[in-house]
Amino acid sequence: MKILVADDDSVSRHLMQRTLQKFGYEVILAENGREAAEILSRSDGPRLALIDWMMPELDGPELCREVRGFHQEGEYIYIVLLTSKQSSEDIVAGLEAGADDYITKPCQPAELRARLHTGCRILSLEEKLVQAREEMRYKATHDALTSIWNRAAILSLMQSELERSVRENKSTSVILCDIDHFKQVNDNHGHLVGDIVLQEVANRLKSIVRSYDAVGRYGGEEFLILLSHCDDSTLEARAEDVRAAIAATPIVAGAEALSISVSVGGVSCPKWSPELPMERILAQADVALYRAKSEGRNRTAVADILTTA
Ligand code: GH3
Ligand code: MG
Ligand code: MG
Repeated sequence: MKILVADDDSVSRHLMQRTLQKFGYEVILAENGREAAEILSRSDGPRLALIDWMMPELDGPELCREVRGFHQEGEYIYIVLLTSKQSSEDIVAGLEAGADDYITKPCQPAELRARLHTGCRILSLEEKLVQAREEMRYKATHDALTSIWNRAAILSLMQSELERSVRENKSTSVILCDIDHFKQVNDNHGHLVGDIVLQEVANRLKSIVRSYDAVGRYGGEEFLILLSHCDDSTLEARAEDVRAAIAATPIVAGAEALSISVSVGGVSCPKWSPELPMERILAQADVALYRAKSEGRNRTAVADILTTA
């Protein structure tokens, strides 16, 4: 575990370094509050800090306030203030500035060790909480079978993308893509094979789009693709890329190699405004998709440009 020791007094700094190294910490030293703040602001900086109260530039409480300010979103930093101040008001002021604990000088090694252990315990609890929150966030926004965006997430991304396209004065295009005769895949090969096909189609779609495009599972075997900064002059080619990515090579599921195809419907919105609800855009893409289906499947259709003007 890394620990920052900030102390302007070189003798105490190095004594503390030796003690903490004996405890097994990897010690990083700072000579003043400003240097300490800079080290703690690094993304790979230490998350445990032992800070002297009295320091030039930024003192301990000022440093605490600064760290709490810039670290509201990032990983938590556990701060122990090192102080010769014993008065209750001083201690309250230090804790209110954002310190988690304090220890009075001269400190007993056993007490120091125990208090830092407490800090490590809190940090490890916090790490588990953050991890659990991230897992929940992932599950709430991703489809469990294919790991692409789920319906709610891709629709919310679509709204944000449209709003961004207005600010940037760019077009956004939307593609709906539906697997052809997918029911037969299930009927003839079983649901598990059907699931493998869905996963592989999702993987291929993800790999065909650019990093700033988004792919989501819109329904059972239907996918929604958002193409940012894509106007109607390139939409047709992009839709064709999507179609070809699926039809080009069979999908291998267990012992079988299945020829799978998708039908693709696209629409582009060059000048989106809030008067054009997402539902209308999706309905228009759906009309195009329906046309691709009725014209024989494994093909693409692009709807007329959608504007409110
Ligand atoms: P079309 O070419 O007209 O799109 O025909 P289709 O058979 O693909 O369309 P239909 O809507 O009749 O059937 C879709 C099938 O997709 C029915 C449903 O059981 C299956 N399906 C939906 N979600 C899943 C899933 O998560 N796993 C599997 N294996 N099948 C699914
Ligand atoms: Mg289908
Ligand atoms: Mg369908």
